[in-house]
Amino acid sequence: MNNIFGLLLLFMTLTGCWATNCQDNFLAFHGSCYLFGDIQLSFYEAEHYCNQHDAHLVHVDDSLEGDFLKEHLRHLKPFDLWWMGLTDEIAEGHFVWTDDNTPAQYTDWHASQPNGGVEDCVVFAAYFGFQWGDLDCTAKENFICEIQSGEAEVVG
Ligand SMILES: [Ca+2]
Ligand SMILES: [Ca+2]
Repeated sequence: MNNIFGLLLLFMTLTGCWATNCQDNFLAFHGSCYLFGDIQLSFYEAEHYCNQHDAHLVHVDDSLEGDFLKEHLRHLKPFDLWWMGLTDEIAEGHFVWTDDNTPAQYTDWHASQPNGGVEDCVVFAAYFGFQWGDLDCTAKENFICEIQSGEAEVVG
């Protein structure tokens, strides 16, 4: 089932089924553009890096978007950690997105997470099958930027 989903995503990406016009190095999916940052930055450095590209750290809206990202990470870099734009640094246990300051509706935590303490920022973790885990915000990790639908130029 996962393989079929992956192939379908690959097909739709290659054929430009979602005709979003993205900048160079950004990948289009369902009206958003994604940059997979293959350098290691802290959470806030990564958010700043995304901001400089008119983006934010990725805001995962639903399982469709989450599954697309997980599938892509499995093929791209099966061993790493990737920041998303979710943090509870302001109020412990209250996770909000960096792009619009809204609390997380959809989540995909690994069963052992979040385990809190000084870990206030959220990653896709390869060792959790790319389910989510909280991590020390100062850790240097890869990251995913997103330009959301509406901000991106949609063709057709
Ligand atoms: Ca999104
Ligand atoms: Ca954790």
